[in-house]
Amino acid sequence: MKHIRLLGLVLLLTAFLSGNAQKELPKPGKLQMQWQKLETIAFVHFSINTFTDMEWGYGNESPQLFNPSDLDCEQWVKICKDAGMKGVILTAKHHDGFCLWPSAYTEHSVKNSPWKNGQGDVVREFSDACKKYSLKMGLYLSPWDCNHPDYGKPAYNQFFKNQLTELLTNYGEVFEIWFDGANGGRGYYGTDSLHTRSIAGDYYDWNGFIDIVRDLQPNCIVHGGGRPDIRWVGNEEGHAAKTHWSTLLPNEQFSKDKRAALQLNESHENGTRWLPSETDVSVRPGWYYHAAEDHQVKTLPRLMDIYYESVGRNSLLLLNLSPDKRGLVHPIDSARLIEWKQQLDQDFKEDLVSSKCQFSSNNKKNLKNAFDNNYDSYWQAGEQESFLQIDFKKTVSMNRLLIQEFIPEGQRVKAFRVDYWEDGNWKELAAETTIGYKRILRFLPISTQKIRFTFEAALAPAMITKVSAYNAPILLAEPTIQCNQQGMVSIHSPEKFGEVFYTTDGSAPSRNSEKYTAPFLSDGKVTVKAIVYSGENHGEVGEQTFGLSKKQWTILNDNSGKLSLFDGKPNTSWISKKGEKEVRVDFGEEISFAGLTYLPDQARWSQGIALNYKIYSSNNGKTWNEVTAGNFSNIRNNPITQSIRFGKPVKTRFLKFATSAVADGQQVLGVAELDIFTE
Ligand code: FUL
Repeated sequence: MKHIRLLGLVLLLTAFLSGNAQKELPKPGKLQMQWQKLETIAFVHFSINTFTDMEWGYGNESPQLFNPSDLDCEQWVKICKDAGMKGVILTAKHHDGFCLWPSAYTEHSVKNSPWKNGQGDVVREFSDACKKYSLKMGLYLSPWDCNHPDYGKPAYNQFFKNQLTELLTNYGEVFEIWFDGANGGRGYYGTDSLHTRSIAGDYYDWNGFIDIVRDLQPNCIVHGGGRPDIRWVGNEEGHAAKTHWSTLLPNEQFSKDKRAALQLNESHENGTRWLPSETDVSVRPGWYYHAAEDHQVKTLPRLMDIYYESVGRNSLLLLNLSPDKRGLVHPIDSARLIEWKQQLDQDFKEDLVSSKCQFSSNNKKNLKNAFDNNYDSYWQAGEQESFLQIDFKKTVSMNRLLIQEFIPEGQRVKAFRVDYWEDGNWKELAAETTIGYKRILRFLPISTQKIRFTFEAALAPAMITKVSAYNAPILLAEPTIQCNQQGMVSIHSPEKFGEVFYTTDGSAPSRNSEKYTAPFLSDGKVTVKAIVYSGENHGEVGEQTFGLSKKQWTILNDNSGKLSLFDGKPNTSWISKKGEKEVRVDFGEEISFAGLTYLPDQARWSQGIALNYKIYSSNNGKTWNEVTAGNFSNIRNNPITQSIRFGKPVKTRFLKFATSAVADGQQVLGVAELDIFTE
């Protein structure tokens, strides 16, 4: 006993004398460390929703609907492999409760579907495909189950444990299990009506669930739930905040003044748990396949942004694929993923930092460790303001810098600066905050001979394991096209350089088309196509079709005078008066239309996201007739354009769009854009 105490004292003293007496930092476990190094993994959302065209099913869908004609899990997995992914996670059961494997504990599964006469098992085929292509296999098991009669009652916990046990026993090694936090909305729950079952915060037996995971799959990472190993990044748009910690405070210590999702997006510098983030985002607007979204597969520039804003900001990217009714990934999606991989390969083709460079620092010890290719060897900054300098020995052009911290000893850097050498002086290139496992900076190309990183503030001396520089090819993004209420069309190129050309007659734009210089008037229906050129290099074509002229449209209950909901700009919103939760529109004349689209407020601190809707028509703006009503699925996490199609076209001069349930219990309706469609 005495010896142990003495040893403790000696260790403490040694730590103090070596200047390392700082507070113990949270550190990743072995599994978390292995997981982080995967960098990009894939999601596959495929289930009964694929056949009902829904995002959240109700649980009352007949298993007879599940009947893929050409299901081929190898096709999904091969695409993921070719796209450079290291693992792939399948939705074995989503919120509607339908199981892709023949679970012994429910009838709501593939065993009662016509697919393979009820003899099939998608999880088995998926697991075999992952083995064949040497990809790690993960599974998504939704705790919310709209089909199960016991959901909301204590008995359901045992049912969930049984299903978890089946999945973790019968299909080989599972590298990640995904527990989704979604809950609410209407479900069937084995009764004949749709209703909401709410659950208390401590409803699920998380300790029991996690014990099963640890016992059956000791190498499995847990996403979500009550005892997670990793955290959600706080949005489904594909971006981590620039300041991005892998450490998090316990839930009860979250700041009351900032939305929880935003805190997950940045996390806490003084976090006490190591809980790195996973950025989940779909290649399409929705998670499931919808034919209507075939033209909305994310563009290459958007996918590149997603990579740089997730992997490049100390997060891990979980990119979703949505196989279609055939059970195959659509060719648009697979081609886009491969293009994305090729572009990534191009961007990181040649590391300009090589043994031909000269490295210097005010702390020379182990300097070369910051420039070798071994993650486990690092250079440690001696004091605050320590620097790492690279002399390329010739002028080089670059537009990317990559830097990595050695995180097994915790995430340390709070602030760093990058300067480059120009005309005999140091010039600031970037002033940044966190680094973490990997940080990639993108900037307009510079030509220089020297680069210098300065570590300005850190929780403990910075440990840098890698610094690289690249000159990525310029990728011209597709322009955005907007039309305001007056019918003025404007085209915006996200690049600072490049020329924009456009057409309004449906033909493909090229260098020979009209050159865009200023907004132009278009009254009524028009399709605008535009493209950005830089020399011979060009981006993808942007396209927008605008419907009826909105010149005469007004809002009856507009209290601000601002008509932002018809301005064609997704980033401006109209917010109702408190308590009103509706918008009443006067079209100025009777019009006939087949449905409408609602784009919720897009702001980070969004206001008035409607969870459900009721739509009314009127011919005097006073007495209203209900046209249709319903719920929006997953709109809180994924606030994309929602389309509401009426049973039959509606003829009306006045329209009311109302909600009785708003996200976060807010008492206003927020609308970024409201539009109608005629066919
Ligand atoms: C969300 C779910 O509600 C979505 O449907 C989807 O599965 C996504 C990955 O997580 O919270």
